[in-house]
Amino acid sequence: MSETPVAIIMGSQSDWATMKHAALTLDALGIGHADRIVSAHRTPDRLVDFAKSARDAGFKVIIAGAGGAAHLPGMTASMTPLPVFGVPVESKALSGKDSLLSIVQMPGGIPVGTLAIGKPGAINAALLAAAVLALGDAELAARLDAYRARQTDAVALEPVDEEP
Ligand code: RP5
Repeated sequence: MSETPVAIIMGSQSDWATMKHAALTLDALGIGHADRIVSAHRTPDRLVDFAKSARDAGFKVIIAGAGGAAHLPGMTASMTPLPVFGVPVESKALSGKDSLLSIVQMPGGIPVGTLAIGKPGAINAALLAAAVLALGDAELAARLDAYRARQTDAVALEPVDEEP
């Protein structure tokens, strides 16, 4: 497997607070990733260069996070055959509903796998990327199984009172 099979791209520096949770999840699974700011509307040439060269660069999966009028995942998917997972970043004006609808409503023909708004979506995008990569990597599959087992083991049977 390539040393950096996952590319995490985001439309703005302001998206990193969300998208770093994808990075941290990949780190926990020992999956290499490249993290880049690529804006569909502020750096369109960077987007074209990235998307058209992503497969030859060795990436296997792309995680794309953006907020508001979130063109980035769909535009990326239009220029690469790699699987693209879109993370709707929570926007100030519309709490990420705009991001979600922008990303999820792709016309038939160019798919973007759309995750939940915000941090949960970023984490799950990384876990989906891991699941895709694990199809061809038995060691990663074992690490992913162990990650899920740890998560299961961390759930107590009975609730306790928490500090208010
Ligand atoms: C989008 O606009 C970005 O993905 C970001 O979520 C949103 C706001 O960007 P900034 O104004 O914070 O740079 O392109």
